[in-house]
Amino acid sequence: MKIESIELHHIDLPLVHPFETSFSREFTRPCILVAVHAGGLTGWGECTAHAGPWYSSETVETAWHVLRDFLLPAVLGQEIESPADVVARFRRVRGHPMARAALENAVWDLLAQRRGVSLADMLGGRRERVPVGVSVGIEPTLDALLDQVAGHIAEGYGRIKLKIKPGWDVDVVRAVRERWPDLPLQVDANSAYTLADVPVFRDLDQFDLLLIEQPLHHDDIVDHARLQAQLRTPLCLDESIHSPEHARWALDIGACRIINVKVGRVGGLTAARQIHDLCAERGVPVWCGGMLETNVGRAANVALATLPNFTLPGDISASARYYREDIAEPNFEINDDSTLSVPIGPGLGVHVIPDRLAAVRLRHLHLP
Ligand code: SMG
Ligand code: MG
Repeated sequence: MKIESIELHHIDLPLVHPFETSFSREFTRPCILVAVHAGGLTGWGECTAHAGPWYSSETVETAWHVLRDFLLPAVLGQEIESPADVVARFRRVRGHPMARAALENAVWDLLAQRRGVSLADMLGGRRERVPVGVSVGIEPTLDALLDQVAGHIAEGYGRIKLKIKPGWDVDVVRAVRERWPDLPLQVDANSAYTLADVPVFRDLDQFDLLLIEQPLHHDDIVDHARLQAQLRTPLCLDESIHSPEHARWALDIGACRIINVKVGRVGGLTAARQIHDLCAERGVPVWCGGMLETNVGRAANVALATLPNFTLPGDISASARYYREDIAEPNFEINDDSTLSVPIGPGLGVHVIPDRLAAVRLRHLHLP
C-alpha cells in the first residue's frame, strides 16, 4: 500500500510515581508517537527514546531529527507491502534504533490492520495472556521501597524487579528476600558497576535471583562474560544488545544466559523477533523489557511477548502503574495470574484518543 502521509507527535506525559534508576530520576515521560496514513487506515508506533542520553545515546531530539530528515523520506509515497520493505529502506541508516523502530512498528500496525489480524497474530505469537512483572525504581528509603513492593504484590504482580546502584544493592535485596522468601525477584543495575565490584555480585548470588540485568558498562560484552563465569545467577543483557548481531556475539562468548528484548533498543519488531528466534535456537530464554511506554508502545510489547520463547515475565505492567490518563484506550489491566491479556482487535488493538494526544502534545509535524 502506498504511504500517503506521516505524522510525528512529540508528547510529554506525567508519571503517577517518579521512576529512579542508577542514572536518572524521571517525573514525566517525553516521547514521539508516529502515525502512518495509507488507504484510510492509520498505523501507530512509539519511539522509546527519552529526554536525555542517559539510558541510551538516543534522545527525543535525535530521534525527531533522524525521523524527519532520513526515515520519513525513505517511506513517504512508497509502496510498502511488508515490514521487510521498511527494513530494506532503512538499511543505509546506522544506529538510531529507537527512531527506526517507531516508524517500522507503525507500519506493522498498519499492515496488520489491513489484513484484519492482530499484531500478535501477524508476528506469529500464540498466547492469549502474557506473564508480566513490575520494575520498582530506587526509593528515598528502604521502608518506602518495601511499601512499593508490598503494594505491587497486593495488586497482583507475581515478579518484582529492583533497580540497584552502588550503595543500594545487597542490603535492599536482602530485606526484600527476607520478607518474601519465595518471590520471583531480579535486579537491574543499568551499567552502574565494574569488575572491581565482583564481591557485590558474589553477595547477590546468594538470593536466588532470576537474573542480574546489565551490571557492567553499557556497551560491554567482554567483562560481562568474565563476570558470568564467576556467578551462579544468570546475567541478562539489556543496554549492550542493539541488534541480532550483538545478541549472537554476546551468546557466543558467554556474556549472558538471558536477553531482555526491547523493540526500540534493537531497532523494531523485525529485529526483536530475530533475536527471539536466535535465542530459541540456542535454548536461551528472553523477556520483554519496558521503557515506560504509553498504551501504544505497551500494545506492541504485549504482542511481541506472545512469541513462545518469551518465557520470563516482562516489564510490561498495567497502564495504571504509569499514567493517570493514557493517550490511547483501552487500558491494560493486571489479571489475577500476573498476566496482561493480549488485545484481539486488528493491529495493536488500542486506539489513540485525539483530544488526549493534543492535550499533552508539545510539537507536531505532518508530511508531506
Ligand atoms: O516500562 O516498566 C517499565 C520500566 C522498566 O525498568 C524498566 N526499564 O533498564 O530496563 C531498564 C529500564 C529502563 C527505563 S529508562 C527510564
Ligand atoms: Mg534494564
